[in-house]
Amino acid sequence: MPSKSEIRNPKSQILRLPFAGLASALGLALAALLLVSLGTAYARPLATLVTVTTTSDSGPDSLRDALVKAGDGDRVVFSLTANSLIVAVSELTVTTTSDSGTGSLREALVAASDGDTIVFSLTVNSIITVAVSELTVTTAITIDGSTAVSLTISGGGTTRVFSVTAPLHLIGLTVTGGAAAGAGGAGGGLYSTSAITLTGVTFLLNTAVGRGGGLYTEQTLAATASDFLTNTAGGGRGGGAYAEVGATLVDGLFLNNRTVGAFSGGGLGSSGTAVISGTRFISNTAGDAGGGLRVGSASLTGVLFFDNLAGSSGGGAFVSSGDSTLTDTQFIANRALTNGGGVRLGPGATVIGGAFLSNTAGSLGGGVFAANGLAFSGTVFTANSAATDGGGLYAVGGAVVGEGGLLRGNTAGDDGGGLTAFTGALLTNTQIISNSALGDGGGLQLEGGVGRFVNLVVARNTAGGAGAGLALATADEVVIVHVTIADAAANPGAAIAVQAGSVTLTNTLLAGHAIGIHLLGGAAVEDYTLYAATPITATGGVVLGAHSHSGNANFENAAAADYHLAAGSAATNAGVDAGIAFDFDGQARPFNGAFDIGADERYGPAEIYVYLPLVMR
Ligand SMILES: [Ca+2]
Ligand SMILES: [Ca+2]
Repeated sequence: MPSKSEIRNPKSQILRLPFAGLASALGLALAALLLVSLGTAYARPLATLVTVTTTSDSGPDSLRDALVKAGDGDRVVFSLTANSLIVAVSELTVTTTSDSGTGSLREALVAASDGDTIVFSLTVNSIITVAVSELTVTTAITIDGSTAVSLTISGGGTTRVFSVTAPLHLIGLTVTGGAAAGAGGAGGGLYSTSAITLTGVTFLLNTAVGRGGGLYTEQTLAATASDFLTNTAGGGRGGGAYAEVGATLVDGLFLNNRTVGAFSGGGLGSSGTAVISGTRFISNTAGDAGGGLRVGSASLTGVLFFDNLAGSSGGGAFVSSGDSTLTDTQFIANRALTNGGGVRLGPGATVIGGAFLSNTAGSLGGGVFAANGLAFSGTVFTANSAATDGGGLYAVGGAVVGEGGLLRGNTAGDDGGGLTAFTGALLTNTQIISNSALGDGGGLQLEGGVGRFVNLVVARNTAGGAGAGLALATADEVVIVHVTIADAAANPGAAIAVQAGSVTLTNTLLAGHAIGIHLLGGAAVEDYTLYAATPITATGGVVLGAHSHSGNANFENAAAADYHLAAGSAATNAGVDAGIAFDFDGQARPFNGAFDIGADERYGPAEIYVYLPLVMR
């Protein structure tokens, strides 16, 4: 005869099946041991504790879950904070795909109260077609489509699917074929005056004559693992979705959505803040700004913008007014007909890591147009192009503050192949390589504001106008310290063109250009410059220091854009202490007792070998 604990405990029952006799014996032995240890005179049941750890009405470790698990004599206990409240809600089950009547979704919505969940008892691939009129949601409920497999709710191309006036959580279903027409006509698949939460929901092929082709909410949108595919907004922002107050998106996809006419946000539109992670915006189109995304302010982490198109600025994204922080976010092959092929950013723009690759702008800023300056660190700008200025980056209204990073292979139809800074530039340890401008500044053009350039490698850039490497046209001061400007072959341009302002150069390595410093206006003072393979070191008017010299740069591998100093470089130990404690590798300066000229402080083993005897003396 089995003990009570065995009957009660499912695990014991499972164990008992193949080893019934053994388990029974063990169970009896265990019960006997307990009786002995407790010293009780009766067969007390072995109470199992079932712990509730959430106030959720359902799901793992909820009270509802515990009641299902618990057997006779078990104790349901609570591990919850003081004054916790568990609200019992009810489930309403949809049992038919009919648009109305008993068991229909429409009937369930009428019956539902705040906190209720609507579930579905339907076969795989069921489609509920909303034909009579849109479904209205007036209580704060959850519609959990994951209870059926591949559930679709369709507007049949004739009506909007959901009209919502209370907070709604949609789970695990597809909303398709919604059509919002008439005055306003926003939200083809779903229109809401309340906050919307989506989990694993797809909005597919919905249309609105107003805003929000797939979804429109006057409040916030919080979406996890939800996709907006091929939705269209005909008369307002947000081809895929529009969330007036703001949006929080995790692991989503916006694919092939669009706004028709002069409206922005092909994928997503909002006047508020978008906090987005791990989401992809692919092949969306906006008639106006922001092919993929148009928001007031943005915090993006690990987001991809690929192949989006904007009729005006911000091919991938347009951030209008608030702060934006872009972390490890990639913009690839987006296109803007005006400014910012990859992105157009407003004030307070910070870019951390990430990449801008092969974006194009019809006017300024192939990769980025920053309307109020920009701070970037470790960001890569590659193969972007601007029809006018700033192939990789164009910034106005504030300084470009860059740490590390790479601008490579960008092109400008006019000035600033790599970047144009209109209101100052402070760059440290940045590499500017193989960019080209038909006008001035193959690598960089500084149009205004203060410039400070430290440990830059500016290499193999070309310009049709002034300054293959740097074109300095600002009326302000520019300080250049430990900068290498080089080309592997004979570059017909000047490494630096000074067109205005006051430029001071210290520990500069200029190699492989027809002219080192070309003074076209303003003033330039240099010292501790190494001129390597530079036929004209500096044109008339440049104030030359006593410690500059010509010699062999001897880069590690200039043909492969490796501008580290190799053994025997005339730049080694030929510089002065200019207050820079590190080189572009992050290695401490000076090494071997003296500062090297250019961006690199040489730490090579061959150098150690050569100088070791000197150190030892
Ligand atoms: Ca040194
Ligand atoms: Ca180094």
